[in-house]
Amino acid sequence: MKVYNYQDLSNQNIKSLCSRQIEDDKLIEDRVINIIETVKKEGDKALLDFAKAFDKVDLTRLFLDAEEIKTIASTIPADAKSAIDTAHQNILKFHQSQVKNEEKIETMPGVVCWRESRAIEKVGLYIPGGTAVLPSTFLMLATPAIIAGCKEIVICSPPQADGKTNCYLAYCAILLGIDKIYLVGGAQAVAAMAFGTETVPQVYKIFGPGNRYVTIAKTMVQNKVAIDMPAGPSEVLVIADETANPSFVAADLLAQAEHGIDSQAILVSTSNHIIAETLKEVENQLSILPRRKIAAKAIKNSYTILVDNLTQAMDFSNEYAPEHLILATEHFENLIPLIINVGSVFLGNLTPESAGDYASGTNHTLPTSGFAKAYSGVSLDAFIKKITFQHLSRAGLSNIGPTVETLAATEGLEAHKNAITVRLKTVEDVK
Ligand code: HSO
Ligand code: ZN
Repeated sequence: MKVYNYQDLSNQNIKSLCSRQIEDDKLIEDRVINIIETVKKEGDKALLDFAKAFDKVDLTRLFLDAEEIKTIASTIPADAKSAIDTAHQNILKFHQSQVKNEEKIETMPGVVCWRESRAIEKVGLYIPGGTAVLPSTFLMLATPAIIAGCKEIVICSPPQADGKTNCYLAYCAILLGIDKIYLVGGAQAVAAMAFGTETVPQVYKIFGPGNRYVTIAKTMVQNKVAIDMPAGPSEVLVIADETANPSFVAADLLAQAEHGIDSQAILVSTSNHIIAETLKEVENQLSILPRRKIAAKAIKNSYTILVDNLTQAMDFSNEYAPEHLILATEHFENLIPLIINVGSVFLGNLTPESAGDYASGTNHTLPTSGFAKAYSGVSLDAFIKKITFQHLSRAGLSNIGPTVETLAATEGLEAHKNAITVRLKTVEDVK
């Protein structure tokens, strides 16, 4: 891990440290275009062919039904079942608290405006599968979709070698009351949900993380469907002062690094001592991790910055706009007002990102690659649309009428003006 001193960094240096170097991959883009076009043209046949080519499995049917899901789910170990139950309860509780009814507002006498929420009717959730086991993503996406009241929730997850899904995903489906899992992965799953096939229903919005193929496919179908957010490799930024615990900080950096070789784990600290101790701890803890090869590469691409004070640390963090921010300091309260750009924040020395990744209740689908400057993470809001309503009474029409007439005349839009004038006349006639 490279160590920088904030003092020595020019604005240009800071900009380049904050930029995520994700090169355009023309080869993958061309492949994804081809996959999308093939799914559009051939539907289910393409999905079966791609399962054979990419997942190395001969599927006879593109989905698991309720009976099959039940059978697979019954093989889940008891400890995993109870951990999924607890995580689900917390995620449910937190996302249920996001249900809000807005007030009706009388902007002037007789003119009443308000907003109401409606669920997006059809949503598609992509759950990475195959060899990776990601029940947490299933919970994070399906729980708010159900609370929102989405009528159709399409789950796509790549098939395992045995043509099934793993027991953890199957158990999540049972817990959430989802009775079908489509055995479709990769860019072809995104294409299927965007355009529909004989078997896979078309949806209005696609959610979920995935590899480069999935990510590129999601950005390519955006003229047809909405997506949750643009996605890039996962990242954490830890701000640590002298009250931090180096072994906790190292564990957090490595938890991020084990996600993938392109993950970023950044340490910004006011203390030279904490930096040195953390780097030592990273080496110690890394050596015994099962995914040490992946984590070591990610750590090598990551860096540390020594700052003069916590305000400077926050300035850097806001410029970087990390997916996750861990405030490894006892003084985190003072920093909260300074936070501007981040997906999710973890406060104090006893709050690791892992808590939020799995079970505390917050959502782990968060903006990466600096998109936290403009995007929020997934929450209940991502599954609903807000519709505005208004009603004018007689008094309301009289009160607002002349304003609208004048503005319409100013814009030279006589028909707009007339829509008020004809009404005002009848209201006045009745008087
Ligand atoms: N850190 C990931 C979520 C995750 N971690 C899933 C473990 N499993 C992106 O926020
Ligand atoms: Zn994680």
